[in-house]
Amino acid sequence: MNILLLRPHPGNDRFGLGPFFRVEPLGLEYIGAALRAHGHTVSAADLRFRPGAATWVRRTRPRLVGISCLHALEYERVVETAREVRRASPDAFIFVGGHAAAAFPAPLECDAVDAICRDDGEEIVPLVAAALAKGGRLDEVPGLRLREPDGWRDTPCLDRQTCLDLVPLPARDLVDRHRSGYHCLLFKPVWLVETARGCPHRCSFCSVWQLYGRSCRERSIAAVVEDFATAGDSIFVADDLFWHNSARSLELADALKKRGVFKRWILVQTRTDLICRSADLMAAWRPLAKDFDIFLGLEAATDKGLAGITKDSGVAESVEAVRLARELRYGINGNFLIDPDWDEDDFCDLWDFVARYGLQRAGFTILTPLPGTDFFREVAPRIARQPWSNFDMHHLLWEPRVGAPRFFELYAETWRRSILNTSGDKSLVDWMKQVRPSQIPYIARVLWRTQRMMKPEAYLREYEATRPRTTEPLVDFSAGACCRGAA
Ligand code: B12
Repeated sequence: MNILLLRPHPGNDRFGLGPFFRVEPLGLEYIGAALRAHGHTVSAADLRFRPGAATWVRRTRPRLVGISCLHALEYERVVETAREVRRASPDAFIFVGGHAAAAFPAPLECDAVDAICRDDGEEIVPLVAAALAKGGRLDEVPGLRLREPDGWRDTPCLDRQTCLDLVPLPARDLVDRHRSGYHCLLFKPVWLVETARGCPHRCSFCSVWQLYGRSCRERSIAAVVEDFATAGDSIFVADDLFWHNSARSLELADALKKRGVFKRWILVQTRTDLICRSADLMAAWRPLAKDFDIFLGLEAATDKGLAGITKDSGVAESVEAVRLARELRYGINGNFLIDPDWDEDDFCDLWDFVARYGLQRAGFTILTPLPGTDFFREVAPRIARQPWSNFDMHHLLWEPRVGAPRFFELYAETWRRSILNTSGDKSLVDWMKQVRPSQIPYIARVLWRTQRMMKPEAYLREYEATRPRTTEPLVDFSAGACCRGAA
């Protein structure tokens, strides 16, 4: 069967660090590999590059079109993409999947979509293809939310979580033509690699553990080593919580060294408390790359703030993790959450913390109830209907305690304290010195766009343009459930 997999353009990324990160659609590459193993002919298109969906549909004449929806902020764009596909090919079966689709499918339930995947795709997409090929019944395929004549309904869940070794390596060739367009921070091109999936912790703002029921799955050491060895020089590790299983992580570091893997740059995401108890592990991994960055969810500058989001670790761990990582020559990037309910003192506490511990490489996002979390279920009935693209963690979804104009002054001031402020500690010239001459236009463009985040009037204009025009609530909770996690 001809199958087309699409990664839509996420739409509005005028705010946030979107411009600094554009990575390959790894989930689609794994699904592509699974489909090929079943004998299908697969094409994949990353719609952040030309041409658009309709051209791809005409070119590949697919019977099945899979569209990925990773982030809640993409719901509208995914639906638009599905409509474009429907117009170009009225008979194709249109199937949407990915984190946001599985965690909260309701916004995708429309005529342009035939089914939504409520779980990982490696097993389910080949089952859908097989059912379509045989003219069989889709209601016997597990893990779906299916559009039927009388409405949307769920098929039974998969009886177990998909083993990550089912598909050992992604079909990277599907999008390799865009490789030079994939980048992170100063590194270009970049490869996205997954060694494990899931997280056992329970931070209230995160939808990952809730979708996967706090489980953690790992790929085999052999598969990960092969993937690292055959990927390029700059690696973004997609794992939700790197170094979680210390014995396996040590084994992996040893196996990579034995294979002679050494990269220009690696970025991983992990927790502060894990770093505090993993000095040996960190020392074992550090020689694997010239530059090795860690993305830390720092989240708050006070224990009270961390407790409020169920971080289950304290500020002492944040400080110690940063110290330890720096001692081992890791670069520290991080993120803090800004609560719309903050007053001026809360902003001052954060600024002091950032200055005291030299955390100017951190980013700052607005605490956002992401669909798929209990936090969302709790507050969504009180949030007015507005574009899903506002769920990018840089928009206010409701009126903040200090009022929107003052909030944005304080928020922009917070960003001004980061290294992204080219009028601050790190000038445009300092940035340029860090990159090859050929990268100067790219980095200049990205930094130019990012300066918007230091301008309160830019946020206010955006707020006025996108804020709710109605008091109608955002969602109807009678629709949409997910297979795992909170269930
Ligand atoms: C890599 C990543 C990014 C990359 C972009 C990825 C891309 N390709 O474009 C970057 C760094 C840019 C990014 C940015 C952001 N991200 Co992000 N990101 C991730 C991360 C860590 C990994 C995704 C991944 O590649 N996993 C590995 C692959 C193999 O798995 P997968 O994509 O899940 O694919 C599988 C299934 O989902 C499914 N599937 C996927 N596609 C399809 C399609 C079909 C048809 C089917 C059937 C199935 C299917 O099958 C695949 C194989 O099993 C996830 C965490 C997560 N666990 O999902 C967060 C995550 C998706 N991001 C999140 C968030 C919040 C953001 C930001 C808003 C953060 C911020 N601070 O600004 C921004 C938004 C940027 C923007 N404006 O677009 C949240 C989304 C929550 C939500 N409900 O919306 C997540 C879940 C993280 C979290 N802890 O909460 N992100």
